[in-house]
Amino acid sequence: MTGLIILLCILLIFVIVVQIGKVSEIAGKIRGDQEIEVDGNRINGAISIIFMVLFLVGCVVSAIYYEDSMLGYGPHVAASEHGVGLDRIFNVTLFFTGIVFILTQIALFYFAWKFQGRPGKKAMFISHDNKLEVIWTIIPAVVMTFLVVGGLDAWNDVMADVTEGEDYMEIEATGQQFAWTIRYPGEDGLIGTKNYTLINPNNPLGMDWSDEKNHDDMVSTGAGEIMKLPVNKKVRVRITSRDVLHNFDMPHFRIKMDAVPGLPTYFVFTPTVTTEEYRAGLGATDKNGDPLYPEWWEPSDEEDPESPMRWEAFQYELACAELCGNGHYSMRRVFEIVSQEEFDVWAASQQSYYLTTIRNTDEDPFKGRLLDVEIKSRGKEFKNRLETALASEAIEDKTLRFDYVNFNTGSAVLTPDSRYELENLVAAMSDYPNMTVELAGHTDNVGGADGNQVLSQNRAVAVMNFLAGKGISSSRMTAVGYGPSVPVESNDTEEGRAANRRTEFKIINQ
Ligand SMILES: [Cu+2]
Repeated sequence: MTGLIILLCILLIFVIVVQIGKVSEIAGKIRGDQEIEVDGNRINGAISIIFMVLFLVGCVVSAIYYEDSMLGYGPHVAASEHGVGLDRIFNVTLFFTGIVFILTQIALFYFAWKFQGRPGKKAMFISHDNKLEVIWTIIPAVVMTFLVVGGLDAWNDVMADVTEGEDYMEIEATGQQFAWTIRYPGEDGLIGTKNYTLINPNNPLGMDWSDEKNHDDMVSTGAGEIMKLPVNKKVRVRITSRDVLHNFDMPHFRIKMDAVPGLPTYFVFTPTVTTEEYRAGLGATDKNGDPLYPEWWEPSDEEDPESPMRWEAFQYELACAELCGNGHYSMRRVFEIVSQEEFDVWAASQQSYYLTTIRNTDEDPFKGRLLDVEIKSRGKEFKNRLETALASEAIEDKTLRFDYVNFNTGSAVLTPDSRYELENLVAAMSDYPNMTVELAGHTDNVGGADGNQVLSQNRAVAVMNFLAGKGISSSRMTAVGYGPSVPVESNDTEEGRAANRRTEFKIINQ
């Protein structure tokens, strides 16, 4: 119904316009064409001046009105090192082009009014004027040189790559329809190699698992996952694409770079404002306590008046600034800029994609072999457990299980990989020279009680011999075989029996 009324209105307006045209045509015939033309020129000239005034006032008023919403103004300071320079060159350019814009608009409409057609007036033609040519060549040339040199300077600053030996961290962003996959290098600080031919559902980036640099890499595909970066640390983003052209856009940091299939691009930036600091800027108040930017003092969720204020809920975002398809909008990712300490804690809690998803599957070229990264992470885990045990007052916390010490079936011969965990204990015994331990062997209840007793004793002794071989004094340790007498689980299930077959050490003195 509304549509029909709008259509009728348009039709009516059209009819009216046609009728007015007809009326003025008839009036022209009555009064004479020339008089009509002079009248028309006068009206058009006046309209030009009115339009010019409204247009220029509109430009200025809207710029002032929306100032706080524009990047580089109000609360939207550049949150990166290079962003400050970029904003400066933008403002310098705006200043000069703004002057030219206003002057040319005034000249355009003023001339249209001033030199409107009047009876007896003729246009003057200037075929050539050296002075004029010189003036309007030199002025733009000087201004352009100034802008181009300043712009080039800013460009070189923005696009500078990292140099050898510089302290920076590298991450990778891969665009695809419709998500950004973010990869962090893990503890080694190096991003592993990848190859598109290796892409499969388990390996969305085509990472080459035979490259050990890939083993600790963290891969985040979930759009809801918040990524973190440390403040004041140079970050190099390696930007790639899996399918079509995307664009890596982080407006608050003044970053915008195409993600091109088959051609890695990069962007180097140093975040200088933490998320918390940026929020504080948006929620700033004047000395009377009134918000400087009231539009940020509204509930972040329109439906829920109790939700945090918009400034409190603010997040830096990564968008795709290329119209890459109909799900383009959903490529949004959130990045938080935090202190180095907070970042370290977060990074340590992230899991390696290889270890969680690929390790010991058929795709793993290292299946069945212990990796350096695992030895390291087990070492860290051992240290944490030991420190907890040492700090605890409770006697039951003083007993720790060796999770990775194993024996050949039915014998007291240590498997080769057992040495890594035992070496962790060797290191701990040197770190804590007063520590004495009891090494305890336990079995399940399968087989004869006597046999189990002897086996557990032999296994405890095997562990003790290993430690002694590494230079730990035998006065600091005892070896005890408990056989099946101290089960931790029921011996009725396979899992329970597996849990009961174990080697432990108990801290006697520390
Ligand atoms: Cu895209």
